[in-house]
Formats: sequence, structure tokens, C-alpha cells
Amino acid sequence: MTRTIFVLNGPNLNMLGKREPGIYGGKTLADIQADCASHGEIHGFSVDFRQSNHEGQLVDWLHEANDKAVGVAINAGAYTHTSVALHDAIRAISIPVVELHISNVHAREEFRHKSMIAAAVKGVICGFGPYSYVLALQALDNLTR
Ligand code: CA2
Repeated sequence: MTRTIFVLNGPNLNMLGKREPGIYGGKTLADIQADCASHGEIHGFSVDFRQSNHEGQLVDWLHEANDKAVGVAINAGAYTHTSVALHDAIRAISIPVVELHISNVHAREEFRHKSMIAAAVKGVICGFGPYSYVLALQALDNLTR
């Protein structure tokens, strides 16, 4: 059976490619979704790619992933820095979760240096632009073969 990896995106990531290209690059979220899908096709897994501006929706999707996916790549956006609910949801599921960021959060404002979810995930990838998504998929593919 084909393995599925969930890729979950948090608030404002639907605006990618439309504002702040200096920080996040020129790709839209749809471009990144297409890159993830083709990486999955080449490497033999399917990608279920989603975005929500709502914290509880991301919590629900993490729970859903536990039944339907072998792993989760999550760019939790600003909820990365605030969400105990996402931390708890990641701890509540048994599949590996990789945290990713497009920008190098450690080279940015102090409030982005702290991740509320980092201690709950398998590992963190940040700073490689939209390619961070592919790196997170590679890590999850390798962890779940
Ligand atoms: O670098 C990342 O991937 C972030 O997760 C992006 C979040 C930010 O809050 C994190 O600290 C780092 C923000 C995503 C918002 O994306 C925008 C896109 C276009 C215009 C404005 C925001």
C-alpha cells in the first residue's frame, strides 16, 4: 500500500508568493505543494498537503494523520512560537513529526527563536527556503521505510 505523508501548514502561509518575497521567496504555497507531490511520486509515497489559519484545525489534522499517514511535516507558522495545543497534539500521536520553516528563524526576531513544538518533534529543518519542505519529506521517508 502507498505510504502517505501529511504536510500541514499554519497561519498566513496561504499568502506565500504574494507578499514578503525577500523573506519567504517567490513561490506560492501551490508551487510548494506541486514540488512536494512530485518528490513523493519519484520516491514512492503520496503527499496530503493542507493549510489552515486555525489552530484547532491543525490539532484535528494531526490526530487524523495518526490513522492515515506514516509521518507529518509541519510548518506551523506563527503557532510554532505560541502553541501548547500543537505541542500536546504532537505528543499525543505515535507517528514521527518533523517541524520545518522556510526562513532561518534563529536569524530573525528574538520571539521566533523559541519553538513551542520543537521538544515534541523528531527534528527541525529551517532556513532552506521552500526546499525545507523537500528536506522534511526526505527525513520522514527515511524514518518510515
Ligand atoms: O519561516 C517559516 O516558515 C515560518 O514558519 C513562517 C511564519 C513565521 O511566523 C515563522 O516565524 C517562520 C509566517 C508565515 C507567514 O507567511 C507570510 C507570507 C507572505 C506574507 C506574509 C507572511
